[in-house]
Amino acid sequence: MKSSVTACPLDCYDACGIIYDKNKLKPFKNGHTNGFLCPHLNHYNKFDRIIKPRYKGQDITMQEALLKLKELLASDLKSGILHYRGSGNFALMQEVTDHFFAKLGATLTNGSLCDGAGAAGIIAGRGSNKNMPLSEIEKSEVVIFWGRNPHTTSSHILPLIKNKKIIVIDPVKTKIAKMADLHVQIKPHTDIYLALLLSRFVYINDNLDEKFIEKYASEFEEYYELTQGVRIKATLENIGVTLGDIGDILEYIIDKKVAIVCGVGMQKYRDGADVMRSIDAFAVSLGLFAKEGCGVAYLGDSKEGITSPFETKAKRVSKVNTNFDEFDTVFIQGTNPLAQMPDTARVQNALEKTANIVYFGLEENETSQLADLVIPAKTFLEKDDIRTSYSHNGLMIMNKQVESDIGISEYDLAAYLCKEFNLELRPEQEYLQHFKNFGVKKINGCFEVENKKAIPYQEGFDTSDGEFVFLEEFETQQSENEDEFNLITPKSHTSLNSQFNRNEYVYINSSHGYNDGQNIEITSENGSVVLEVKNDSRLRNDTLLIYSGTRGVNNLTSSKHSYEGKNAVFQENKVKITKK
Ligand SMILES: Nc1nc2c(c(=O)[nH]1)N[C@H]1C(S)=C(S)[C@@H](COP(=O)(O)OP(=O)(O)OC[C@H]3O[C@@H](n4cnc5c(=O)[nH]c(N)nc54)[C@H](O)[C@@H]3O)O[C@H]1N2
Ligand SMILES: Nc1nc2c(c(=O)[nH]1)N[C@H]1C(S)=C(S)[C@@H](COP(=O)(O)OP(=O)(O)OC[C@H]3O[C@@H](n4cnc5c(=O)[nH]c(N)nc54)[C@H](O)[C@@H]3O)O[C@H]1N2
Ligand code: SF4
Ligand SMILES: [Mo]
Repeated sequence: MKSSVTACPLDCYDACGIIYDKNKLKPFKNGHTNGFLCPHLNHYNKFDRIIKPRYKGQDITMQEALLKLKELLASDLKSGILHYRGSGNFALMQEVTDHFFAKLGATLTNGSLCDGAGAAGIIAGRGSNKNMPLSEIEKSEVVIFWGRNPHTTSSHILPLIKNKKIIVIDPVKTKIAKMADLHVQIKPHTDIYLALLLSRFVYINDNLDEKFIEKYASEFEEYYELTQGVRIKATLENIGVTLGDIGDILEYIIDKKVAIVCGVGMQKYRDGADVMRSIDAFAVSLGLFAKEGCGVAYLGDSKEGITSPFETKAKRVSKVNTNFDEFDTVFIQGTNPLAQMPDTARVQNALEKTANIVYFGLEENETSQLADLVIPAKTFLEKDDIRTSYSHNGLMIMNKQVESDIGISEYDLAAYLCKEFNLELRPEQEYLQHFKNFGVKKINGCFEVENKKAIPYQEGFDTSDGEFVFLEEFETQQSENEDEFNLITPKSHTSLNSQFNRNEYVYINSSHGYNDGQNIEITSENGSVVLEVKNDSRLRNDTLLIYSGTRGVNNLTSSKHSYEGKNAVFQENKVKITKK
């Protein structure tokens, strides 16, 4: 048996190191995992998984399932095959199926359900998306959590920020907001105004980092003019921020090491790229780049510093508004589109018209229920893999821990198909070694991606002239009608999107007079859902909250794309309460 060391495979900032010991999952004591895991991994063995393959509702053997799959893929025109893969397992070998499908001539996807808008904004400003890692956040004096909910989505940051000043910008009074030195309970989708005003006040108060600006952001004067387009009093009143808040934020951060730790919360909108870029510009005004303990952290590019050994050049369609019914066979891996894509009615309609749906995953959900052919996957304990993180620089080896008769690994599935279709595939260990070669052992014992810098942009930004590119215009938000709410759909503590224990409520401020336990119907221009009410004093009056993973939440969301970044816009639609 190999070393007992592995890592959590889930789509999560923390990418925790795990020790497998006598059937138990234990956290690494050292390193950022800090001796604790989270509810998902602490109860990993308790969750049901799919045991047997099935076709049209009948259990079949794995051998029969593979033959069936081969038959489906052989009988199609290759242009009629779509490979739709999500990141239910975030490890690097998961992409091996992309290699098979690309070589076969099938269609793959692009775009994002997650962080694409924010990433596009970062790239537009800085020329690349290089993240501030956890190890640098640890060195800061002040942390601003901007649209990030660390207690739920990235709890391993918490031990690192003890004794720091904390500022939270979030429409919800989250746990971190309750603990913070300052909580700005901003109206959803108005962060761009706050960011523009912060940059403006940095200038007015003479707090600009002149040296940095001169060298790396010489267009700041023009940007300042853009910020002057925001009417101060009316805007602040509308977005729920006071001049005092702005003064306090600046007082806390001037001349300090500041980490602005952003999540996906404030970019789930059509102009999400601009929101993120305006936050970056605020950091630029203070010269927060290229210095120890300073910077902007976001959901970084987990593949930064790594190249893929897989050949995945293919025709691609968007993940956001995919027309499944334009394909004869759709192979769905590591994702639950029927719950997690926007505009569920559209997705359902398209999938129902698709001739053959194959679901390759770990557990039953809306998508597996609709699929014709269901192929169970192996868990991360039953296969070799390796992963990176979108929050730290670690390269985490995931050694297989147990043998199991259930399921098939992504590599073995791809190897079977490549062999049957005469396509090239190298041995599994060669690919694993390819990824390992990007790692280097650091003095502290951590294995990290060698080319991922702790402090990026020390020689300027990655734009053509090394300078930051500021926004030149921005979209003015329409204010909602009296009977409309902003819908926010953040992550739940008990589920990982639609995996594990899914939430089932709609949360509302008690000022609206609904009773706990009462069912209400919520409607948007895309559809409606009936959910049980929970009164919640953490919310603003103008906001309804339904967690990601709640059944029906995406009946309400739109499958439009963000203007930049080809991202889903889960919080663009306003909603109404239509039936009590
Ligand atoms: N427990 C758990 N952990 C997870 C996940 C999970 O489902 N469950 N999912 C994983 C995945 S896929 C991802 S992408 C990450 C995401 O993790 P986070 O980046 O933390 O994302 P969210 O929870 O969607 O949103 C974060 C915060 O943004 C706030 N927010 C919403 N709208 C706005 C707004 O307009 N402005 C501002 N300023 N804030 C806003 C929400 O109230 C929430 O507190 O988490 C990962 N980790
Ligand atoms: N309303 C709303 N919708 C959202 C979001 C939101 O905040 N609000 N968040 C969006 C975001 S950020 C994301 S990232 C997406 C996530 O959406 P999805 O990618 O659909 O994520 P999950 O719902 O966690 O489904 C992951 C699936 O992966 C499968 N799986 C797990 N491990 C393995 C494995 O090793 N092999 C294989 N083959 N399968 C495996 C599981 O069975 C599970 O069905 O949802 C998006 N949808
Ligand atoms: S915090 Fe994230 S990476 Fe760590 S065990 Fe939980 S889901 Fe896995
Ligand atoms: Mo995500």
